[in-house]
Amino acid sequence: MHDQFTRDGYLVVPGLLSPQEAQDCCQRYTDLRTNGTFPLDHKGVGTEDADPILQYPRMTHVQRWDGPSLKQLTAPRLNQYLTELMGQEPYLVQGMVYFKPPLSRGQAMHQDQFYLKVQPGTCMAVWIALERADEENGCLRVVPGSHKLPVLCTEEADTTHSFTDVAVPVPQDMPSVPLVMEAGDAVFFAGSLIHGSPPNTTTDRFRRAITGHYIAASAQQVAAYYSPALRMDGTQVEVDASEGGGPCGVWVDRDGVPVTELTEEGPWRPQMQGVKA
Ligand SMILES: O=C(O)CCC(=O)C(=O)O
Repeated sequence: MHDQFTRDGYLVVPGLLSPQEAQDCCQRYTDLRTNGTFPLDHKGVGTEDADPILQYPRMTHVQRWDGPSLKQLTAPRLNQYLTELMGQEPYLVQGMVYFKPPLSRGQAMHQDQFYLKVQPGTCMAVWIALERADEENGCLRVVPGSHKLPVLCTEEADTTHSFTDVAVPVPQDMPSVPLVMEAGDAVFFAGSLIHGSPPNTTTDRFRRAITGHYIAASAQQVAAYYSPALRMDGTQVEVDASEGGGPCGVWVDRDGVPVTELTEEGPWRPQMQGVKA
């Protein structure tokens, strides 16, 4: 499994949760969502009155206020994969629940490390499908091998398709692939892997998922929004806040091949930095 992760930057694990566990989890989050609001609910940007996300905003930092979410995101079966793939102890820094109701927008292609700014090293994510995710309801798409790129300078996203307003440019010769997943399937992916999801084009199917973002125990800094970090036993650990800015990668043509070069002048978008992934 390590070889595939090293080559592609992600690893799909079918059946990390049983279909019943995924269904129970999906129902529980849907009940929570329809019965209340929570700290750090996130509706995204460019949201108009008819946007379905208004009824079903993402829940962010669920690990801070929901015991079952904390338990889920620090469970031994996740810890085992994370420890193996990261090569060391993981710390949980964010848990999020996506509802992605019918006809709602997706999330433009991005790199999580743009937001988390882990130093040294990078972050790691797990994304768990709570129901079937396919191309019609806007499954995750990833660019295999892109985890080896630096954090790229961002450009403005098309907010008619994305609830976030930053996107990374992806050259044509680096196509993204859809990750079609069944309820309970999970994907672990590295912090610089380019990923995102298109809109949910169905009129009758949600695409619910829970994600966790982690840093390695050796990390010394993470963007302030992600503190406190939690060990996998739930105890808090202090990690310093990382600074914004810094160089980012731009695509240049070298003998007809797109390659990245670092620039200090990249169009970082400070209003979004360190806020959410
Ligand atoms: O679920 C999605 O559509 C996007 C998820 C994502 O980009 C993330 O968890 O970092």
